[in-house]
Amino acid sequence: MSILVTRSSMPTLEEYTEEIRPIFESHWMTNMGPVYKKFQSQLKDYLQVPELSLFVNGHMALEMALHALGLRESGGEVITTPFTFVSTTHAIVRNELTPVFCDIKADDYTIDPEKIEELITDRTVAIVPVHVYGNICEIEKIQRIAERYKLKVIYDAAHAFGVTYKGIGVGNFGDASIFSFHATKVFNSVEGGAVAFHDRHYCQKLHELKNFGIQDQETVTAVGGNAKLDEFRAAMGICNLRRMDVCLNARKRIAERYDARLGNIAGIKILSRKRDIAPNYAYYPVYFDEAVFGKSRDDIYKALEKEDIYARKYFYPAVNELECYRGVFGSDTPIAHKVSNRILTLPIYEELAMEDVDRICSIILQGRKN
Ligand code: T4K
Repeated sequence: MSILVTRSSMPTLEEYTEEIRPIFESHWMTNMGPVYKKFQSQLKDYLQVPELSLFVNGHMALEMALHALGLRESGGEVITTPFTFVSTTHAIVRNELTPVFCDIKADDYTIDPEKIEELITDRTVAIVPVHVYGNICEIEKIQRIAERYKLKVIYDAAHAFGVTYKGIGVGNFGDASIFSFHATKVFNSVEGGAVAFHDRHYCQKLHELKNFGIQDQETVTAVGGNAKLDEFRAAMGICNLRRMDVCLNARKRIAERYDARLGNIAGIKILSRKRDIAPNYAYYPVYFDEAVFGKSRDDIYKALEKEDIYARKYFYPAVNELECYRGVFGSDTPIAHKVSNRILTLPIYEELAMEDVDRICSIILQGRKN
């Protein structure tokens, strides 16, 4: 059987059937019903955040979070990272804002706070950093810059479900954070997402935006869209939330095995785990320095593919090098470019067998220089 970069965690069919039974009894399938409310409340506790609004996916959560903060009307500039999934930039551009790409740090691939200030102009309205691979951005430094220049900060925490920083749920930082519960994520509700935030006023605005701007049956106050999470997905989320400990433990064991096999090899860089961060093992990125290791990222990608193993080049090309953005917005981000050309995310998921992890490592290490 092929080994793919991930494989969705799922409950048993019986468990899911039990969870959706009330939907079949009530015929209430969407529009913020009882299962949605139960899921929302459980997630709020799990993520340790003051407020949470659920969405049909992480992308719409980000797009509408930017809108709800009033940024769309500004038509301003938003400083962000090019080393991310394209959704981050699309959400900015679809709000008629201009992305300004800031380079990343070479150690954890998050936005480099030392390079943010030089990109600020009188049109800058916000910063959208990404906790890429679940690595937490330099929150304190970013916050200080935001306060100095009166900018909003919206974290793309799509990869950081359940991660804590200094014991605090990652959704507590900035003006808002968005999560993704896509099937490929460490936690899923099939498709799904959320915005976490502090300000209660923001609740109503997000609610309106995801539900056509409807206040009540006769009042529509905003030009909203439709980005509601339905009851069946909420039920899947409730089932998967019960399994989070099992899922995280399995991923942790796999990550530790990769660490042991790949951690001390010249020319290979794995993620260094920071003391203040409780990780979620969402991705296992490996950086290949061809000059030292003797093989490039693309060589390894192909060698694995030959054995029916499909690692992924998350995130290649960098967003500012994608066809729809190349040459449109500035792209002086050499570190993002370099990392994007050298990084490979290895398979990691709950059911991945340890023998397969060993086989993946052996294929990687075959024929290296040292
Ligand atoms: N911000 C960031 C930083 C993000 O990474 C993402 C999404 C978002 C925002 C937006 O959040 P969402 O709107 O998606 O909630 C995937 C995902 O579609 C996407 O959610 C994710 N990031 C991105 C990094 O990866 P693809 O095109 O690589 O997925 P795909 O279909 O190739 O699947 C990858 C592997 O996952 C498959 O080889 C097997 C496994 N898989 C996939 C599906 C669809 C399953 O096991 N079950 C499944 O149902 O984009």
